[in-house]
Amino acid sequence: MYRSALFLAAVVLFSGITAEEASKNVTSGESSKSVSPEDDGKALNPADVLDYLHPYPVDFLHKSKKYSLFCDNKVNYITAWRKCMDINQELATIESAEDNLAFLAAVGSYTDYVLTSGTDLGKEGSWMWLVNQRQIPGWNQFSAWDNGEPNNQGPEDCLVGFNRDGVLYWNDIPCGNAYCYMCQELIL
Ligand SMILES: [Ca+2]
Ligand SMILES: [Ca+2]
Repeated sequence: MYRSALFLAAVVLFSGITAEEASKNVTSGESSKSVSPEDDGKALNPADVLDYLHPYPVDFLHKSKKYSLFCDNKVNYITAWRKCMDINQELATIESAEDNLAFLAAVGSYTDYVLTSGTDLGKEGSWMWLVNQRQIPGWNQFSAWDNGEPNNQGPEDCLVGFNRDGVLYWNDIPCGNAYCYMCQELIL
């Protein structure tokens, strides 16, 4: 008798956990569903549309990207953006774990900050890659912020990558500060 009651309690407990897990899954599934304007009455975010049109880290017509580190002259964010354009490249984006590793490889043994095109200059806390308008995190939810970052101390509206112990982390820094910068070339 005692054993069957224990068994029943175990079944109830188990099914209770299962139901809770199931309801969690349903909730997260609903929250991750893309929201159409009809759903909540809000205007569609253009960045969401771009994410839909270009769902991959390397733009649709390109097979890969090549990062190049520029450290001869340390410059601020806007100058870095222009300097990459001057050589028909663009200030870097890091849109996947693969990109993050490739960026780290291009950084090499350099450990100070390296500018990317990531910014929340347009709207505090709303991060995007300047060169393609895609959100951070984007289609695959990838980001590599260091612990406690972005913290907007300053304020800080520009995204740098840096090598710490062989891992590439991100930080937000003041856009007027001068750093090395990373350009990227999209390859057909
Ligand atoms: Ca900021
Ligand atoms: Ca910061």
